[in-house]
Amino acid sequence: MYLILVGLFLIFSPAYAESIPDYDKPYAPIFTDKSVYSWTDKIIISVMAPSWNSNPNQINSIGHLESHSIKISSGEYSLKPYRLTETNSNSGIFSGEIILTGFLHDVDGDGIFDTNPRTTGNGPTNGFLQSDRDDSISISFEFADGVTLVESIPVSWNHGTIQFSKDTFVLNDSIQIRVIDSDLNLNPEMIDSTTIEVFSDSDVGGLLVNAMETSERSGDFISTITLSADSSSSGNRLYAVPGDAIFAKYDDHTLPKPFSKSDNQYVETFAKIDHSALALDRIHVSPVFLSDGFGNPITEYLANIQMQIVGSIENKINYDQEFIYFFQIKNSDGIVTSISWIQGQLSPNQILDISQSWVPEKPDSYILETYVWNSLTELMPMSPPTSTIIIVN
Ligand SMILES: [Ca+2]
Ligand SMILES: [Ca+2]
Ligand SMILES: [Ca+2]
Ligand SMILES: [Ca+2]
Repeated sequence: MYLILVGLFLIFSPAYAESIPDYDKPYAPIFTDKSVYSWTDKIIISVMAPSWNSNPNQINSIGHLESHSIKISSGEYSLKPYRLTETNSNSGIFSGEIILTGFLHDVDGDGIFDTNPRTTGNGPTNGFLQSDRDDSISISFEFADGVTLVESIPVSWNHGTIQFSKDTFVLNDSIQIRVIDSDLNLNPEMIDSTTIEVFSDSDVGGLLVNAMETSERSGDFISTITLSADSSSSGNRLYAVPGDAIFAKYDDHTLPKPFSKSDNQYVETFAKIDHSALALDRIHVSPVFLSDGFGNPITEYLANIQMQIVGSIENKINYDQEFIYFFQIKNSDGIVTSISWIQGQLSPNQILDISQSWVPEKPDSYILETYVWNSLTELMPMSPPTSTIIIVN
């Protein structure tokens, strides 16, 4: 029994010598968790090296020995030796991480540097490495005597993007604004923040709001604002009225080539603020009646005598509204004999009397139709049309 156990040990333990890979075949034992990094991200590294699992009952390490070291380097800086540790006692996979620290740079244009560049650490998770805007991080491992495996991954700055959560909002919506720029993930182990400018047609001064990173390494920043048509802009509340466009922009100070490192560029987006009331309910039209020149209602209508068509419209919402009140009169053959319109603006809840003169050419049975639209170009109905029969003797 004892001899058999010894025999098994002898078969399995020399793995160190037997599992050297075939270098003529594609072989990439060094892995990173992303294929490209931003300048201040974290790089999680794993190396498949079963031959370095020298004890199946113990967590082993690689890279810390001068003779078979791991070196992690950017263009100008490097960490060596850097130790990686086995993911469990018998995995043969060794892992660790480093944090890129970038270079001295002001990412928000306030004149103050926002980075803390440093190169220090010996693994497996305490490494910091300075990196440039367009850099390449190489990880090399002297895997066996005279045999070094290398993996390189690029580092670059990115164009940021900004967007509203919808194209159109109403006043009581909660509005999300999202900036995606992984260059602003300045600390991959903490939630970072950035500043967004928001403004509206009615308040071009607007607000500066804070956007928080959605997780430690996301580079994805969200701010939530509300709107008010009654109070001035303050905190995360923006003054805007229906019909406004609202805007959000941020200033990207981390632009990829061909921009220079000191360039900056605004990235901007917009959304529309619509009325919360249905369009058709925004203006109320009273039935029309006919009057004489003094405004007294008349009940008998005669050809060739001037009359006044009298109506009124009421703004049913709390905001100024443009309107066009359109009259159309058709004779009994369905032919339009008169068209006129009144164009204007209603202040909040205003009731406006409208009067238009009309001289019927001949006795007939006429139909008077009214329409209320927001504008002659858009022709969005603001009220249901009306139709009245007028018999002229
Ligand atoms: Ca082990
Ligand atoms: Ca700054
Ligand atoms: Ca972060
Ligand atoms: Ca950027």
